[in-house]
Amino acid sequence: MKLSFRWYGESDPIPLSYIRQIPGMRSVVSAVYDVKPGEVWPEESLAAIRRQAEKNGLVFDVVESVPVPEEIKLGTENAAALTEVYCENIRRCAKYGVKCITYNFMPVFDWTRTQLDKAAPDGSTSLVLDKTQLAELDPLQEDIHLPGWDASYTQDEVRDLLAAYGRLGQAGLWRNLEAFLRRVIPVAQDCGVQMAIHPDDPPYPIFGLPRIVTDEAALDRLLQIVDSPANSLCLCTGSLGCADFNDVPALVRKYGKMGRIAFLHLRQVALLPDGSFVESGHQSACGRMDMYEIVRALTDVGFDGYVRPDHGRMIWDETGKPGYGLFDRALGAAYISGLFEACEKAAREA
Ligand SMILES: [Mn+2]
Repeated sequence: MKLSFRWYGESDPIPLSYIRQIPGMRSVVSAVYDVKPGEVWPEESLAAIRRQAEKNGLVFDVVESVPVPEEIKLGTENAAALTEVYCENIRRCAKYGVKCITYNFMPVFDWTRTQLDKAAPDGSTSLVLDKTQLAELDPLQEDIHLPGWDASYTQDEVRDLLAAYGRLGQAGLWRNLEAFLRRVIPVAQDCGVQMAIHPDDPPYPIFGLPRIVTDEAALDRLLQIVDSPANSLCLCTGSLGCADFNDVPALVRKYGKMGRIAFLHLRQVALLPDGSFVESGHQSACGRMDMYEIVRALTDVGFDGYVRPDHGRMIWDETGKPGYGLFDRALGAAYISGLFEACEKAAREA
């Protein structure tokens, strides 16, 4: 297991000099953030991230993410040309030492939450998705601004995109993902990069937008489109685990055994009876997922990919990017390292 930590570059309030002090920390997960989706990343920007990581005793070998432009997901006439740009970005990342690139195929919005600072009884705050709050929102009828949504879209643009994806539907989105993978995966394979798709978060349709990377059947289908380790998963336990139809430890065991997990986001969620969920502390006791079973499944197959703690709570009065504070993610990293140490030792002694 290669322990990693997400870093948002120079604007991240958490410096690499802090990240390196987390015990066992190895890799920086970052990206070029000042270039729009669909444009080529300057080599100098990649070189700068690598330089900064190395200066701090860390390795820059995971990119999260190279965003997939909406036009590729929608399959417009520009999709093929934009896919060539995407391939060029893979080659450039590889040139600067990147071994794993995470991306997702979610229409319009990445993760969806209704509140970013929901207070728990212990005074910590975290991200939540409240089904009642969500049901009251209708982006076709009103101006809504959910936290975390891309503010670069106007409300009219959002409505147009929702309509376009409504016409495309799940079958169309699968078709476009398939075309994307068939072009991109051979390029990644040639330059020694594993593409790691992040599941949809949450793994069900929101506002009528199709969502396709959601469950075991979908993951099976996806991996078969191009049957190569270069076409792998970024298995996010929190994204898959916020729906009760996903048995996350079983999924980790299955895809770990197949050698198709390149990267894991390890975090916990607590599910509420109505399907709402709260992002909680990493430990098994804090939510629905047995983290020990997840790590056992990985060590049983000798997993050697990348792992990072995912969204943490805000604790100890820390302020900053919701989900991406230092303290709770560092606790998560230490907990994950402890589980791996125990499971690896037990496996050696068995
Ligand atoms: Mn994730």
